[in-house]
Amino acid sequence: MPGHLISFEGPEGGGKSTQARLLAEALRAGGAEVLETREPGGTPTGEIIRNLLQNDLSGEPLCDETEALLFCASRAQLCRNVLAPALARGQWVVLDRFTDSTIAYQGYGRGFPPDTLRALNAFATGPVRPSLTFLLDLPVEEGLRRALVRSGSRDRIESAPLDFHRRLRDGYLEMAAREPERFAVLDASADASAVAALVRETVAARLGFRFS
Ligand code: Z5A
Repeated sequence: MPGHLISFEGPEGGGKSTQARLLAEALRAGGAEVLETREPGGTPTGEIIRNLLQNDLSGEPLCDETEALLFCASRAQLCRNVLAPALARGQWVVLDRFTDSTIAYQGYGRGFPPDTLRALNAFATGPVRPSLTFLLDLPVEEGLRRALVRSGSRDRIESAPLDFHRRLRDGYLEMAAREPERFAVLDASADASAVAALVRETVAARLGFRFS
């Protein structure tokens, strides 16, 4: 596909939304057509699924299998209706979480076999793949603290035990070590503007974009 998909990943509070927004602004300032979106969500159906996933809406606890399938359902809707057409038009897509979140949270976190989750991801995404993935890494306690300061309360997944969050952080680091050509691991405990500068340098070096 002629466009580029850049995803931001990592444990809670790493600054994914902040960095995705800053990168999208910088790409636009450099003349790129940019689509900025997020998972779960990014489509009307996906936003309903997001609400279902984050706030026990039905009053019935979601089983872990349902949770995994709902993340992939939101992804399928986003890939087919939004990402694939944007990439085919040659746009830059900046995405706050994608397939690696499923391997980290539902795989390393909940304990589902990674191969099952990879097959679900492939079913959901079709040919859509990230050109570059930023892993914004930071200690779990610091990330949860930041997320709590931002929202004032913890949602369903943020409330999972600390050990769950530690496993998924380790999982992300393992995934990044396995695919160094796609991942760039950044220390997210640094100041947001310093992280943003590293993001721009990496996009320039790996994808050849000239920032103004
Ligand atoms: N999930 C899953 O389980 N499986 C999947 O397949 C997918 C997702 C796709 C989505 O929640 C949840 O779904 C998520 C994973 C799971 N788990 N939870 N909970 P979300 O979209 O609502 O939230 P999130 O993706 O987890 O975002 P976040 O971690 O809460 O935040 P963030 O985007 O990384 O950070 P931020 O909002 O940019 O910043 C957080 C606060 O820190 C904010 O006050 C900033 O001003 C501050 N901040 C940002 N950068 C810095 C720096 N550098 N220094 C100091 N302070 C900073």
